[in-house]
Amino acid sequence: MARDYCRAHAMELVSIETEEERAKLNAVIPATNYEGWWTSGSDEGHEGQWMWTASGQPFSYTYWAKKQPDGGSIENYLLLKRFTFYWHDSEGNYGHEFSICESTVERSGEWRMFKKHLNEISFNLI
Ligand SMILES: [Ca+2]
Ligand SMILES: [Ca+2]
Repeated sequence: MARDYCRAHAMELVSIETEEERAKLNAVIPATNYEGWWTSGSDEGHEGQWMWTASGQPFSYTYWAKKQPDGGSIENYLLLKRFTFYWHDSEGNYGHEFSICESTVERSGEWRMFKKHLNEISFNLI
């Protein structure tokens, strides 16, 4: 799973708690021909109540693609869709290849932190 991949690198799936953080991340995340990038966003605990599971914070804003979320209790994991990085609720069965991980000990410096971790992911997997 995506979460296991991050934890194997002493990280967690990314939580994107602010609109500013989302915009900065979108500026550096690589486009992918695959489904997209996994985050820690989930409504697995309570259908329709989305939260960042790694940070424990409920969504304070959303960036859903049109007609998303549409999967009800079938789709409980937040994917940043391949080119646009709009949010999709998705089934968690695409594998771990495209996870965005972030360090749990460096939470403050988002811009540099994300860039570094995205580079690491890029080198490893793309
Ligand atoms: Ca759901
Ligand atoms: Ca969906």
